[in-house]
Amino acid sequence: MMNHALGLALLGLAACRGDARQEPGVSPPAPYGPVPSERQLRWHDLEYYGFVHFTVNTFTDKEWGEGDEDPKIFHPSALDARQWARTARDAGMKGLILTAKHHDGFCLWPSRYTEHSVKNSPWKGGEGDVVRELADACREFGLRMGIYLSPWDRNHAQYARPEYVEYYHRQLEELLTGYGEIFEVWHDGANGGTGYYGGARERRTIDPKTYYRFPEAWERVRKLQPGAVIFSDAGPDIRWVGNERGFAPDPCWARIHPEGIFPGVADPKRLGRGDPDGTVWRPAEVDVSIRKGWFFHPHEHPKSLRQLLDIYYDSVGKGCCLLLNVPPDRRGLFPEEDVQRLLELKAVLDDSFRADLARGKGAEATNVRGNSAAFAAGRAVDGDRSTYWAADDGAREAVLTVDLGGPVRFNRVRLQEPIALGQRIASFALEVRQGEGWREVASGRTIGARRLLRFPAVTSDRVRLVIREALACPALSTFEVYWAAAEEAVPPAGR
Ligand code: FUL
Repeated sequence: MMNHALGLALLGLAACRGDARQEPGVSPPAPYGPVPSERQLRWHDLEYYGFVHFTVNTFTDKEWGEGDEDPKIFHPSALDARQWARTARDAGMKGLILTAKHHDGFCLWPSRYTEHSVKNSPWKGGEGDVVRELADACREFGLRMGIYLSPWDRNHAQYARPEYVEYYHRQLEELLTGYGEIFEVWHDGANGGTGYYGGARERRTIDPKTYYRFPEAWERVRKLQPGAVIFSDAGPDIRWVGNERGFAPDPCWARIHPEGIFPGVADPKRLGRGDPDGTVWRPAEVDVSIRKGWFFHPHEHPKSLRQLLDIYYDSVGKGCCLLLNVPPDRRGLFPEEDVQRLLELKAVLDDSFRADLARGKGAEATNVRGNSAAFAAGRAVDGDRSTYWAADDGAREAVLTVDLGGPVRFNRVRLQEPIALGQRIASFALEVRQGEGWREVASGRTIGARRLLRFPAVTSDRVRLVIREALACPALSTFEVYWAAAEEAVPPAGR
């Protein structure tokens, strides 16, 4: 099957140039609203990747270090970044983002701009570099590598003054030039005030809208790592979903009005929903930890498989990417119980999406663009994400029905819009044929890059997507139907 990102990129081209398969005179729908950039298209395709929160906090049992921690306390006994990368790969993650520096200011790499780093820790006699080890491990296991560099720094004496911003920009440059390809640069929005600040131990406030000179930093990111997406509350590529509990709301538009949103300054509800008439494509990333805290604490345990499945469907299943944090313990390893939970999740998801029951089946729609075979309903079930069904320009509603070729048992549906043309569908229902009538089994507002629908198992010979509202003529590239058997056996809650 064609690589999804490539497919979408080609689809974008096809939309501009006209698809060779289309009949003469029937042109593809015009893009609606802002559309994703190439790098955003590639990012959408990642779906699921990991976060690694690791620093002095791992050893002090804190979530936010004060900035006065002695580098000597950073002393993992068996750090193995290959174990992190192997686990991530086996778990189906596509990359790992490391807290190169958290709010406490301790650097996991030997930055040439500070002494507050691994070079003054006993780990590897001060010769170690966690960023390097993870970059190498990611390369070995076919993962992408991302960097979290906290703007807030409770260690730095010059924090809140212009000198610190220089330091922050220089460190970013160090990380973007010394470790190979970076797929995501992650700016958190926390600016809590008090800190050690080189011994001053006081409260320092900054204006998060201007202090860090982000536009300048992002220009450097573009130059040094043109393929990297930049995350913050406000993007510019990827926005925060507005909560750390692991879910996107419905609707969750990939578009938003950027006015009034800055890194660290945003209305979380608006970030979650996005805006149906938003003027920029800035999709949401869902960040959440497998445990209660972001850092390892000996008394905490991973979330249950059921909770992780819910998170998956509420993030990946709502068109976002899932950034799932797994905190290494004091040995410098992902704890065994977390590893096991991640593999359980992978096994259930693999089972759930193994065989698409709609693939190649008969399909029809109440409206086919120009009655052209190039945009026929069958394009949504051909297993090729670069092709799509589309309706005529004037259509704002439509029904797309799949004939499953006889009674079939199923409980999951996977939908995708061809987002290279923008996001169009605003309200839909999924119905199954029961006897002479139709029964609704799921409904929702947005689809966008991806929508996964979960519903109690049904047996039916026909399933249909009822598009109740679209902002432009609707189009759909994927309509897949699954029987998720293994998930039926997962207990409802508990650890
Ligand atoms: C927040 C931080 O304050 C948390 O410690 C954590 O790193 C989370 C991912 O981002 O802004």
